[in-house]
Amino acid sequence: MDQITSSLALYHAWVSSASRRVRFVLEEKELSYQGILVNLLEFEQHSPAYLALNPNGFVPTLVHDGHAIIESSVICEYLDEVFPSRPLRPTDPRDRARMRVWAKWTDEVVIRAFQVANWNRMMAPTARKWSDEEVERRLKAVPVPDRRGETEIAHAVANIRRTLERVETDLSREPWLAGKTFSLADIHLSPYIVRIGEHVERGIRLADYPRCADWWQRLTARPAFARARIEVVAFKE
Ligand SMILES: N[C@@H](CCC(=O)N[C@@H](CS)C(=O)NCC(=O)O)C(=O)O
Repeated sequence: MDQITSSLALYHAWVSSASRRVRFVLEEKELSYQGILVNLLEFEQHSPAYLALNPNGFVPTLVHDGHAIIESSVICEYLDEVFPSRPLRPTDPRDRARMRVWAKWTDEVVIRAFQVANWNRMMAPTARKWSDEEVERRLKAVPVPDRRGETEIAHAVANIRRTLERVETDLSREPWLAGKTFSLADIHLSPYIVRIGEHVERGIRLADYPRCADWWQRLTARPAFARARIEVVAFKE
């Protein structure tokens, strides 16, 4: 991993959904920052140097003037608080509360659903090369070991469907997830919608959720979305 050379640095991975949220915020706010790539497949996120910044062993971590801020949704609010121009939090307290409910839902339900649904697909090709001792050693180093197990996949997929239904309901009332303006609520969910295509074989298609599909078109047309490099990634099976 590179050294920090800027007052605003983001430890991240290109394909990490949580990292994508923060990159989206940085680009919406047109903040310049130093990106430091963390190689997840080399487990750099579990190295002592990285754990000293982020004891959970996850990307992203933002370092602002030497202080580490962790948890993507917390980082996004932090950035909006510290850099108030181009605001991304609704001004109306009720809309702001709705924005936080979406943050909570994506943090507590959606992230986990994607981790469970994709764990085998993402890690299996690498893990297959390891000996039993190596697997044992790697698992011991995981600070938050809660996301494996085929039996949980059906539950995870049901939660992805439930999320799309909630988007559909909210958008039947207002153009964006937390009201009349684009906000962190839309940003929080966006990296997961980009990955919906990974679940086509499970019968999940964005086209079946027309308001969500329209919202997605409006969101992906934002120039910051392209700059944040939130692209579809093809996993090698
Ligand atoms: N709640 C954390 C979750 C972050 C997270 O799940 N990061 C994943 C990449 S999207 C990660 O670092 N995985 C590494 C690992 O599982 O060892 C956040 O929102 O920042």
